[in-house]
Amino acid sequence: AQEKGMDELWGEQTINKNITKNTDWYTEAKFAMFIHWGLYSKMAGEWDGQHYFGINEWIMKRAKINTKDYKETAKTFNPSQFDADAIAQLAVDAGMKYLVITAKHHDGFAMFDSKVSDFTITKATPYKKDVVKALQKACKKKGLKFGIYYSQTQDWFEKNGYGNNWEFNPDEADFQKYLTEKALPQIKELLTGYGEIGCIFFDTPGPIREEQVVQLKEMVEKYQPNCLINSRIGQGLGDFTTLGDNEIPSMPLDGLWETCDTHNNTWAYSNLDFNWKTQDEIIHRLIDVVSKGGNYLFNIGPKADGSVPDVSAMILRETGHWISKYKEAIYGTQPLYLGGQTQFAATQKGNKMYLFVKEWPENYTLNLPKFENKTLKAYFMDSQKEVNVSTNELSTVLTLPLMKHDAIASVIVVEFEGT
Ligand code: FHN
Repeated sequence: AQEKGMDELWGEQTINKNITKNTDWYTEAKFAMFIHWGLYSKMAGEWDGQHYFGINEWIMKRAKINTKDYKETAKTFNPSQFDADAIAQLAVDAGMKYLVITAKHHDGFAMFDSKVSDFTITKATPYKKDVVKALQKACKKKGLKFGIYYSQTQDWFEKNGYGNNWEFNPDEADFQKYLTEKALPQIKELLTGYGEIGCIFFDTPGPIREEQVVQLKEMVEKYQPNCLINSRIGQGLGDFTTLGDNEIPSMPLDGLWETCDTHNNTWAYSNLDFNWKTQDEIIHRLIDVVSKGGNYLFNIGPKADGSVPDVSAMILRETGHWISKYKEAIYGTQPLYLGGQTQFAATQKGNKMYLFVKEWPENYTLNLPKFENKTLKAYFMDSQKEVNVSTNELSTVLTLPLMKHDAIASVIVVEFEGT
């Protein structure tokens, strides 16, 4: 359904590695909530009696909905069940440390009170309230860093924005005009009226020119010098890499980076998709990302009424329950690469290695590389029950009990002499 391959839309993935901004909170965070929520949530995979399986936030483009009809849907967008505190609390319960909300997605609809457009939740809907503001306040209250998603290139509502070729003629589009009159002023509004913005998630840089990327970057840094910018700003000018959607690298990566992942197969809510990742899958993917040095930005798609789908929320709470037992092994850790196997993965902090055993070895023995520092002891993190650790010429050998210790992933702490 999409005309361009995502690789072409994502553009340059490199980043500026000489960051002078404060990055500590970002490297410590590891797990975060992404929220795709907008008018498209109302369509929920259906338009004009047709079903659109797959990513629902693209329904305007996929169903070639004209701007007039699309705007009409705003008249009945009334998310009476939206509760910013409850969503922020869900993020906290899930063990997440920051939250990124779609302030404006490709459909051009602002979920905040923008003065430079009428196509906003405050002016075009009966709800009239600024949900970005509500979430920002809720995050502040709950100690979460706050981030915004802003689609800087694609704006299907504007004839000068990029991407709407079913209603407008792309050859007549003046992209710089759109940038100057809508994108930059809206980004300024977000940077100046919503407290501290920890990070900004730009998307699909596509054909944007370098001087335009510089304009965006300068705008962000003028108002929020410490705001971290993702690589999808384009032209290698971001501070952290956002990998491809749902992509986990096979090896650790340099610099700051993030995997963004969907809970099912769409970012925005769809009535047609119940393919939820289980708590085990989410935890295994989190471990995979963190052991390679990245952050895991996990998406939820609230419904049009503002509520989070029950199953999605329940799975996230269970995920958080597991994480709460093993916090020390996750937050603020460094990656530790033990080869490309899927059976286990590790992180490290100080003189400790945290080993996540996802699949129990058939012979109850784990052969790890031989480490330079002497091992002092090994034990299961939750019960403190000792695990036998020995070294031979080639390996560090852990002898495990017969039974799995934790059904999702058993966490073993190995302590070393020195760091
Ligand atoms: O086109 C968007 C998509 O709808 C979604 O927002 C994702 C999230 O990373 N970004 C784009 C595709 O990569």
